[in-house]
Amino acid sequence: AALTLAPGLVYYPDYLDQQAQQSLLDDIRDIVRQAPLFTPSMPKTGKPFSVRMSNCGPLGWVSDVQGYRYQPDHPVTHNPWPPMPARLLAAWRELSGFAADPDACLINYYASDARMGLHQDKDEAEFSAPIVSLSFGATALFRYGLTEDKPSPTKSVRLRSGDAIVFGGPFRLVYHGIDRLFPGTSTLVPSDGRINLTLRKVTAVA
Ligand code: MD5
Ligand code: FE
Repeated sequence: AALTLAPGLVYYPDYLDQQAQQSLLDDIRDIVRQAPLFTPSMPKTGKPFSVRMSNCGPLGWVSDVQGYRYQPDHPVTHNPWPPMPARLLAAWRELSGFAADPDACLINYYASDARMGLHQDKDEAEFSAPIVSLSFGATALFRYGLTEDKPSPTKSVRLRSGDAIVFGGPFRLVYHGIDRLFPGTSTLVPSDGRINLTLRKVTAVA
């Protein structure tokens, strides 16, 4: 069932059943074999993220001292990103309500102590497209702003393995982050880890 948490913020608890989660994770394992997780770093300071990342699809999100950007190749191997698996495209078509297919899927890997500070996703050219998020493994405390342009006030929701959440419309540019993971909540990703996939339409449609 879809729960509208706020205009533009739609939450689908248990969107993926166990078998669908396992199949998608198998797809992700294949992708990460070809495009290994890399450690992004903060623009200017070079401070490393605690989250490690990879991507699939024509474009991938990267970050280093030079800045945040999307690029067609892996920042370490310089190979093109692997193609987006068919079942990920199917999830986007079912959830996004957007006519064009995504051109990037960011894969975030959280070890049990990883987190992600409050930020906005502004590196895309097509803000009319939503961002679709799928969660696997340990439950995460997701925090989001209640107004588009300011990081506070915020609310939180626990994202569990198999949950989907869609950010669009007035929520597309909201501040958001992952405060912490809850250990012992899933065995799907080893060592109380978590994987989050975000499907994005990066280039402008018209
Ligand atoms: C995660 N990922 O769980 C988080 C949240 C990211 C990111 O924030 O940029 O990779 S997934 C939910 C999300 C993703 C993108 C945009 C918004 C929420 N949003 O606009 O609120 O790894
Ligand atoms: Fe984000």
